[in-house]
Amino acid sequence: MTSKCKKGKGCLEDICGKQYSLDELEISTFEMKEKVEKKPGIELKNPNIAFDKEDILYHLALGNKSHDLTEMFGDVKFVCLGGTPHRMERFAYYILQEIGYKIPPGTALQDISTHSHRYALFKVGPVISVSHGMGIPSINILLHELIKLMFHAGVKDPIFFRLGTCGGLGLEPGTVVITTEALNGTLEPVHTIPILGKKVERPALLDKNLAEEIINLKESSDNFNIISGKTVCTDDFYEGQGRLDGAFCHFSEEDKYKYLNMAKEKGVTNIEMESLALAAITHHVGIKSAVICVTLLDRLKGDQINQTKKTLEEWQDRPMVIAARYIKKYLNEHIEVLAKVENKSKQKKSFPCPDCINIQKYKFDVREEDSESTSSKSSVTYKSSSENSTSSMKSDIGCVPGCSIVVSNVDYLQRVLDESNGFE
Ligand code: R2B
Ligand code: URA
Repeated sequence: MTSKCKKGKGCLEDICGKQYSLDELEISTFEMKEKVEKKPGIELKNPNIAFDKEDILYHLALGNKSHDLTEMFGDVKFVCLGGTPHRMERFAYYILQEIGYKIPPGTALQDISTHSHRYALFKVGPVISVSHGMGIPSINILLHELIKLMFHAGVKDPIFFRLGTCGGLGLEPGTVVITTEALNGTLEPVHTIPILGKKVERPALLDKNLAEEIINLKESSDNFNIISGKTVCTDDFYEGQGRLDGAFCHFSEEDKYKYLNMAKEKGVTNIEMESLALAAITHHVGIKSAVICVTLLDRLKGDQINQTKKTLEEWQDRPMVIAARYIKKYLNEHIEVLAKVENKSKQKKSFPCPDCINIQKYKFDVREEDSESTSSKSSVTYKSSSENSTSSMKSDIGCVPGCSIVVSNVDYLQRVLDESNGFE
């Protein structure tokens, strides 16, 4: 990820336009701004919900009157949903590391929905990581509230990912499957919900381009396969998925394989329990979404999941790795990062940009403070004056005033200042 140098790395004003990587910047926090024009935002298809009317997101323990949802969530771009609180907390820390987001030392990520005791929700910069529980009813409730959250926060075009597990059909366990189409148990891409005594049918459509972009993120060094295919979504893990090992079973092994083989012939690669609702609901409100699942077993070989805990954990990280790749790529291409350097004395690796210093209308008097200072000594005092202000600052590692950047190498700073001959 790169950031424009703004009056030196980490500064907030756009002056020289140089690019530096976030790793180099060692920033402590950053803000993100979409570079591209935003498309029209989420339109809730509900006249009963409005900004100025109280709306309690009960299962998230949030509300538009009790919380400043724009302040808290206005910068969200990705909403990543997965089954368990534990897994989604793991994902939150993983994405934190992957996008170079920093939280103050000694602090931890907070489950923002902890008081609901229902779902666990973490926020890392532009990414929400939230648990959805098991099955369509659970993800349904969550999706209603997440979509309303996006609406109240003013988020225009979020992307939703489900990162989960599934059973595969004729695939090596541990394979990552990107869903092209979500099907119900009768193999139709339709989500049926009884509403006011009537069956309402909604098309369960996922964003085809997004699925394709994700599959293209496959890397030759990956030690697992990534494929795409149709996903059957059921309301039950046992009978609904044709398992013979439930508390009861009223079909034969032959019936089971007939159904699974027929599904496979129609392009079904995997079976899980939430994709249908995710596809139908996000499509209904015009949000892009994708489903990335890892297969825990081959259903054409058995029903029981008998891998070790370690193997299961390793496999469950795979959808997260792929989602993180997408997120990083997206942020790189679409987001301008405004670095904010908060604790100057802790910044070691950043160097001022000579161009910026040239632009500055400051006069510098740089000298080393310590008589024992060596080339690697990092303590300098500098004075500066501008047309309307004069300041004298001592900094552990110093640069220009207003340029929040810091240097750890006095020699380097001196050289830069010497080379930039003649500040006024
Ligand atoms: C995958 O795994 C869960 C069942 O074990 C369910 O949430 C799903 O879709
Ligand atoms: N999750 C499911 O829903 N089915 C499986 O077979 C495995 C995980």
